[in-house]
Amino acid sequence: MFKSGFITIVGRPNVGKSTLLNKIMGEKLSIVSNKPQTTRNNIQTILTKEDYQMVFVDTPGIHKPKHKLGEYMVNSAKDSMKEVDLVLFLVNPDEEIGRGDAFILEALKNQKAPVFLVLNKIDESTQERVAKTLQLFAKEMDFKEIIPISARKGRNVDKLIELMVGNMPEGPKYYPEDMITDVQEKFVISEIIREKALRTLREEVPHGIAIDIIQMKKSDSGTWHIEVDMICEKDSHKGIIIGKEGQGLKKIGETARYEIERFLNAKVNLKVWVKVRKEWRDNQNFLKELGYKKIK
Ligand SMILES: Nc1nc2c(ncn2[C@@H]2O[C@H](COP(=O)(O)OP(=O)(O)OP(=O)(O)O)[C@@H](O)[C@H]2O)c(=O)[nH]1
Ligand SMILES: [Mg+2]
Repeated sequence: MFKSGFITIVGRPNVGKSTLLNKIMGEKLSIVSNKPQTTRNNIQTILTKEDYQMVFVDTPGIHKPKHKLGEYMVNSAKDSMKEVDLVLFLVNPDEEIGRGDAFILEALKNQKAPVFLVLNKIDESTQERVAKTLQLFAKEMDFKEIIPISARKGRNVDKLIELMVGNMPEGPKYYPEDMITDVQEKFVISEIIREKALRTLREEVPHGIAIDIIQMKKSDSGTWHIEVDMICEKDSHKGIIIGKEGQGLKKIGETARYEIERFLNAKVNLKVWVKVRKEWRDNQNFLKELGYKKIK
């Protein structure tokens, strides 16, 4: 019997959703940073084995939106719960249930798919705290399974996969077995650049960054020529991105190029132009142009 199904991973920003997804896939497909609100779109990845196929949806962290981009992100995450076979609710060890998690719990209570409570980052916590957090959440609703893990260290991730497979219904192979994600090459490339910016820059700047690929072509020698606009919200941010004598931008460009070369398996010539576009995160049309639109 072949089993298959859709699984969405939801949780507050920064709890480790993308890290878990990458660990399950054994490959980096979703960008990760230590800053909240890293993921902006629902990203589907497909894990196919001999007797099952699981399609995962990595979602943006659910938070109180402050602009249209934030609204889009939160709606994407919430929409993802509607038609799936299983929901993974990711939380971190804590003393109490915060407002963010309480808000997500309310949404979870109203949907019909079974929910696993997945307590992530146990590697940086104590047994007592882990036990306490599990107790706190267990009182809130009826979880199908409760499992503590470390996505970073890979602890209990195999066990989690086993439990997920156990909860998949009989079903078809939705995607060909060699397909691992539904996103386009261009999307991956712009996400790689955004990740390097997130990792390089100070707190207030990176959240206002978008990447727009304006050119991507392959020369006869096999080198890819990629030109992108890095859009930020303020002139002062532009200065910070570029950095002293251009060092900041150089670092972002070099680390991104290295990773894009590995992704495309070819030489890459990357040009990044920094542009200012005030309040783009509230500009509906521009958000659409950038691809932040309803996917389905
Ligand atoms: N110690 C520890 N850190 C972790 C673990 N999993 C993730 N992290 C770290 O937590 C931070 C956030 O990870 P992400 O995977 O980007 O979190 P996310 O939930 O996808 O965040 P958003 O996309 O912003 O909603 C990164 O610095 C990760 O390295 C874990 O198991 N243990
Ligand atoms: Mg993420």
